[in-house]
Amino acid sequence: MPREIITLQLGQCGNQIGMEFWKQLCAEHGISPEGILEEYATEGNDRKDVFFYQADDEHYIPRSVLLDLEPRVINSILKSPYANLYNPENIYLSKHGGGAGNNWASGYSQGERLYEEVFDIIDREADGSDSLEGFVVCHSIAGGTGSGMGSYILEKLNDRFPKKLIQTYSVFPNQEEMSDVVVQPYNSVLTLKRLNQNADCVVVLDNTALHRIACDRLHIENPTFAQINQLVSTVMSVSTTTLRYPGYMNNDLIGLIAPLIPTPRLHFLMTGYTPLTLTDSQQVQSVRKTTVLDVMRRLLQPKNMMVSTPVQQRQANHCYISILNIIQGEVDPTQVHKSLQRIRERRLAQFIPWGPASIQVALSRKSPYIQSSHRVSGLMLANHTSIANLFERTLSHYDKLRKREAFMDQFKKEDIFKDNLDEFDESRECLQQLIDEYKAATKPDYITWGANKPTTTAPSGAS
Ligand SMILES: Nc1nc2c(ncn2[C@@H]2O[C@H](COP(=O)(O)OP(=O)(O)OP(=O)(O)O)[C@@H](O)[C@H]2O)c(=O)[nH]1
Ligand SMILES: [Mg+2]
Repeated sequence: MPREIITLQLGQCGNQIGMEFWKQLCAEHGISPEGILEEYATEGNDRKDVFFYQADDEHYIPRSVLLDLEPRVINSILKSPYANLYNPENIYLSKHGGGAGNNWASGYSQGERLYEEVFDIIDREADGSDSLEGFVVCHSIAGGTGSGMGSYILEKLNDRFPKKLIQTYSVFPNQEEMSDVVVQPYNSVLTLKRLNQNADCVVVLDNTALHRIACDRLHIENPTFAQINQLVSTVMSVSTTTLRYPGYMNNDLIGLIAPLIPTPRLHFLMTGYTPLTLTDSQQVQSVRKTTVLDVMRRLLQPKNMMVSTPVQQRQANHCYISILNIIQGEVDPTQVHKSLQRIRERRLAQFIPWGPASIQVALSRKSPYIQSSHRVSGLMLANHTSIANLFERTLSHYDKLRKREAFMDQFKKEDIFKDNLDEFDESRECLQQLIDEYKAATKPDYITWGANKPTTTAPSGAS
């Protein structure tokens, strides 16, 4: 029985990374841009129905909903070779087309107003699956639509589908570049409250780190979003590979998430991938020898992490809460065992002191239709307490703006801030608590710290 997953793509970023994800999935499963199964795609031991369903004429349609408050990105998808892939009823563009102007509050209010229309689509999609496992939300936390409307939708998904898992791929803004979006820190903090309270699992995609990886590791001078999104789509497709090419473990979302998230609130995951290549580039010369040990060792190197946080600095005893390595390629299981032993002997990974934790490995099949120049490749999904550094940086940017009451007027125009700014204060408090909890998780007495704290929403399916 498939456990279906519905993808919601919100705003510019959400739709752009969503688009890359579906391109990759189509290629892996031998589905043409029009949704037709290619003649060569005869292997048939993959599971397409988790992410696609079939129309009456058998062509494949993504279980995906595309939402934006401005038409540009969705229109470009509709002009691409993939225009006919999506169910046109699942594409929602707001009538006025003006976007949310990088304003979380505007996105949130518009989400409220469009609730009926948007949830008609989502409900129909949910009714169309036999055994829906959950939702995957793609968005950025820094603009207006993906962050604000995304926040509203996360709250409502939780209300309406309390038993379903909610996973997000959340893009964090590049904090090194001067951004034209000055209110990014406001938008981020307000969105993080919902990611904290209404999502079961957040895969953090940090534009700062993705940018650095594209520059340093792939030697691209000024990486474009298209190039960065290739990294993102690799993460998204590999992290769903055990669902699409099931083996005897990790073949549903809860099976993937539960071991990674032992305590409900600490559900923000980092990722790493090796070896990195871009399909359209001249990177062929960088082919290296890849063994399971090489791959697993590289995955533990901070420079391969797609989150900009100094994992290496062992400061404040930051440590891993959990690690799952999804390894693909020609792998002999005994090599896995040996590699794990080697990593343990050399103490290459520091784990939490309050519970058993180790590197878990999922050996995954992969698409027979895509050739790779590497024998072995790996994706790491890691729950590491140093993610708190990223949140602290966000909070300090937020505090600076907030102290000056900068750009408050555009927020006060919307209902949620009309009477007071409590929502800001609550969101800040919520993020501070999360930071505190990650820090507490570095200490042996974390378990009792957890017991004394009021619990917020527990993950729906994870218990
Ligand atoms: N990685 C990546 N980041 C993106 C992409 N597009 C936008 N971003 C980032 O997303 C943030 C801006 O959010 P957008 O997605 O453009 O905004 P939106 O959700 O469409 O909201 P409004 O346009 O304000 O209504 C900035 O931090 C951008 O750097 C993309 O294709 N890939
Ligand atoms: Mg936009």
